Amino acid sequence: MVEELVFVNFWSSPFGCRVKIALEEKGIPYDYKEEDLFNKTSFLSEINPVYNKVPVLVHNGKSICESLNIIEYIDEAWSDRSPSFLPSDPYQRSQARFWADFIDKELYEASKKIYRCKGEEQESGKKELLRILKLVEGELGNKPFFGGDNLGFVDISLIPFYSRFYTWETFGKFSIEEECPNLMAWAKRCSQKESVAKSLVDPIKIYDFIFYLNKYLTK
Ligand SMILES: N[C@@H](CCC(=O)N[C@@H](CS)C(=O)NCC(=O)O)C(=O)O
Repeated sequence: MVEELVFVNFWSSPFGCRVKIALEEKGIPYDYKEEDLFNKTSFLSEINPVYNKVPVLVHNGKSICESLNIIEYIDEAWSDRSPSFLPSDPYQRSQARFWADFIDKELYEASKKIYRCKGEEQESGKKELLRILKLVEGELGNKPFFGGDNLGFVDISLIPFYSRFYTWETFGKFSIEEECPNLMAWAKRCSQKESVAKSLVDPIKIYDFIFYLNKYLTK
């Protein structure tokens, strides 16, 4: 049977970027479909009726939603292709899931406060974001990647946000390099990987986009 794989995304999505990295890491061929989030198609509500969000992966006509769930699906459906994103040891696997979930629940929300808010609220978002980044940096420890010697589930979950560091730093007036030097070294290490380099979105494009959204759309 000829495999049919369609990756539906919006260019700036850090969640979509995770899926692209996972597909590229395993060298899985796919078709790409850009969804305009400002003018959503009925196709999106067909393939993700619950959330109506991207990314969605459509594999032989069946859709898989939510980026972390998609990465696990890719890992399992193409388990014959290396690398494996999740460790085989159940405890290590639970830890990887824990940190990916932490990144999902905490990081994105705190970061939004930096560019959407001003004054005290922005300041508290900044403090919160740095607290989160330092916790994550502690988990990395002295390993080259969260996954050990190779890019793993947590690396793939976090690295798309590297494209947003410039936006956070510019709006929040702080330096991640100064605050979290090991995490910054990790991000640079990840971006040397071909799968990551070809998936990360240009930080300036992200900044311009968020600046535009703030100014015209999210009042
Ligand atoms: N938890 C979801 C988050 C997906 C998400 O928030 N996608 C955004 C783009 S970055 C979206 O589709 N937004 C459209 C909307 O909220 O209507 C995941 O991990 O896939």
